[in-house]
Amino acid sequence: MFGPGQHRRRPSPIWGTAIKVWPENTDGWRVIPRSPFGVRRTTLVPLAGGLVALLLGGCGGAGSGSAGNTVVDVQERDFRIAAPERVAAGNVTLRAHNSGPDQHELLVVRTESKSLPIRSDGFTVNEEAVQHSERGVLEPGESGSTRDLQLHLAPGHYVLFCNMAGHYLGGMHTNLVVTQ
Ligand SMILES: [Cu+2]
Repeated sequence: MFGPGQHRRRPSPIWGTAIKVWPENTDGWRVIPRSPFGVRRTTLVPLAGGLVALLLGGCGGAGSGSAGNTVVDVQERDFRIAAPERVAAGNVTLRAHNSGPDQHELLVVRTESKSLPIRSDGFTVNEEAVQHSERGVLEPGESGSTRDLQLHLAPGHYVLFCNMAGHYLGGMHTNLVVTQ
């Protein structure tokens, strides 16, 4: 009836708007016309490929994101970090919520030691000394913010900490064991 790429414009005394038809043999969107009540009913219809992706992406329970990714909630506040003690190796999203009242950052270091070296200032972890084993950083985030840090973690022992002046020593660190 209509060739590929063609639109049909059909004035109607009731609907008074156009019907736009995407070629049916390609991925695309079908636009349904304005209703008789003047409310635009624009229905987006993902065709086969998109629909399958939506279905696959929609499964998974609490604690898991899309296939192969584990979401871990990390709660930060003055001066504490609460997070699960264990997570399975692989793609991990650390979802950091800052309950404030200060800004907090989040650093992830892989180390067998439970304590990290302190700088000569006496207030902060010596990041240069642990740089080679650092796996990720979220810069200081505002109170009330939620931010994601995406990592690929191998099995081992990790320390999550905040390195704003005095925060590590104040208690903002926790251990995370990544299992096979
Ligand atoms: Cu902090």
